[in-house]
Amino acid sequence: MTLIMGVLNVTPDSFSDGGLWLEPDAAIAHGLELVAQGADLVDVGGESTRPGASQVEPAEEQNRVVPVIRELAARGVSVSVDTLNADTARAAVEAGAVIVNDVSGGLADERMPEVLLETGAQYVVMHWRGRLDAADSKAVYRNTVAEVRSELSARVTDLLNRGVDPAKLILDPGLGFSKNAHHNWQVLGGLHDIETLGYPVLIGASRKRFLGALLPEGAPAEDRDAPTAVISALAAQAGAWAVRVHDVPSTRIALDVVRAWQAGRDE
Ligand code: PMM
Repeated sequence: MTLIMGVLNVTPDSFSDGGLWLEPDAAIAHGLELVAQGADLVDVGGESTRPGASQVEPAEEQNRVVPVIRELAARGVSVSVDTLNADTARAAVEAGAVIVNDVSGGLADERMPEVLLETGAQYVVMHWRGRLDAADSKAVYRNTVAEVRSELSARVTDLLNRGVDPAKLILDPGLGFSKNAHHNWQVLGGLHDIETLGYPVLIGASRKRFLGALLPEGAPAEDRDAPTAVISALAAQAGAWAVRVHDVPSTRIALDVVRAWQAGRDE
């Protein structure tokens, strides 16, 4: 059954929850709340990836995430760390994280494979064409799904050449990263093609701008939780390994519906 990765951004500037969980105690409490609500994993990040967000020094990033990861892991939570930086990834795994979630798929820091080899952590390879700019200048495709698939495949080949264990890899098509709304829907519609690469697939649609386009203008970010939950259900139906979401309860019930539906079909 599809897993739920709950988002815990320990940042002042993430677009939908920036600043809410910057204090370690508040972040830890929210991480535990996500698990109580039904999250299987908690994804802890200390640097916002939104366009124009300031880049964080690795030392500051580690100050934000390591205490939170250490405490959550000590309490039995399966933690992933959302980072582009190999030093932060290493510190996070030493503190108990089991997955490194790298939105650059190893392109931002070429030392990432060493950390994976040293620590044996699982690794989320996301489709990435560089840091986001306001103009979305890299969001240009002739065949979106085929290009995302082949660029992910190239990342996998590079990682395997550097000795990374294929059993540790998870792929993510990177919704919203150098992709406009149209591209995002194409990727979702073509999810099966990404899955044919043979790796577990993670989907991060939660509260993203392309969902806002379905809602009345000016609707708050939380209003995107309903469309997010529907995507969680459809992604589960399409065989996704996990969905990365801010609001766990709405996705929990969506996935429970999928499970009940599938059980009814299989009877
Ligand atoms: N999206 C964001 C951050 N990290 N990680 C993965 N693997 N996939 C994503 O789609 C993804 C990610 C941006 O969203 P946020 O600012 O709400 O965390």
